Amino acid sequence: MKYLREEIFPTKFCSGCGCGTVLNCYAHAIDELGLNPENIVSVTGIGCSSWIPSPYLKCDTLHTTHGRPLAFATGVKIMKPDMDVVVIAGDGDIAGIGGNHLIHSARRNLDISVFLVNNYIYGMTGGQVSPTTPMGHPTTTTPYKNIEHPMKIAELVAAAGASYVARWTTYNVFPLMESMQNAFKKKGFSFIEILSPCPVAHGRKIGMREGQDYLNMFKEKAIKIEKVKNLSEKELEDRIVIGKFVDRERTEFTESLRKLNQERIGK
Ligand SMILES: Cc1ncc(C[n+]2csc(CCOP(=O)(O)OP(=O)(O)O)c2C)c(N)n1
Repeated sequence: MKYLREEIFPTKFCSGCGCGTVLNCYAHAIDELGLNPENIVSVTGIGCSSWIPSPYLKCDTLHTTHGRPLAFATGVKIMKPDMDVVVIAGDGDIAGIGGNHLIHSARRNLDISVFLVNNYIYGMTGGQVSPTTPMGHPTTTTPYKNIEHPMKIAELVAAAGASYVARWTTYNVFPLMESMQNAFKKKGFSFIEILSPCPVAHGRKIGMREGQDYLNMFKEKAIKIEKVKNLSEKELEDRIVIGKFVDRERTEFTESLRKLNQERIGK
């Protein structure tokens, strides 16, 4: 409990929600790396997953506006380049409303970590369709079914230019925790898409009423990225590709900004 505010537990997350697992992995990643929480700023948007760091974690948190945590995080990182800046929010927040911030932060290769908790819907407001809702799933705003293709968010961020990109599910707790550590260590934009259960707002519409139903589904559908090379798009349609997508060195934004300031105005 070194990193958690014990006095406010248990959490307010619904039964079966994956947010507690993400919080657990996050706290363990910080512990394993021996990071000083005073040097971490967790930035969130609005939503259930935006409650993962605040109020539970003993570190500075910025609870910002819906869809805008990356814009706030950019400001924090530029002004406090020595701090670890971590954004945690939902698919509706980061991929939907704030999708453009995501693409351009990855393109700039800003040195922050982004943990996108993908529960397939806008959870906090009751389960509206989001950019990652699977095709065919009914939601409160697509009562017959969703007829749109879901966004492949990890692949999109990789294409946009991030230094580190991975996808895991809350079934893969150890790889997820290790991946969070890699994200912390990486200089540049690090992005982890975390598939996470929401039996209350998403699952109830498709007969998955328990958190365990999601863990079974994650276990059954997940396929490691190393194994997908020879599979067609059709064969991968119903699978969840997990693992590390990208791990590369690219010029980082705040460093370039500092160098430019040094060259042009001497500070
Ligand atoms: C600009 C704006 N639009 C809409 C809302 C209403 N709103 C609050 S939380 C939320 C859903 C968040 O969904 P997501 O980001 O996927 O996170 P989750 O709750 O699923 O973790 C919405 C639409 C808002 N607060 N601000």
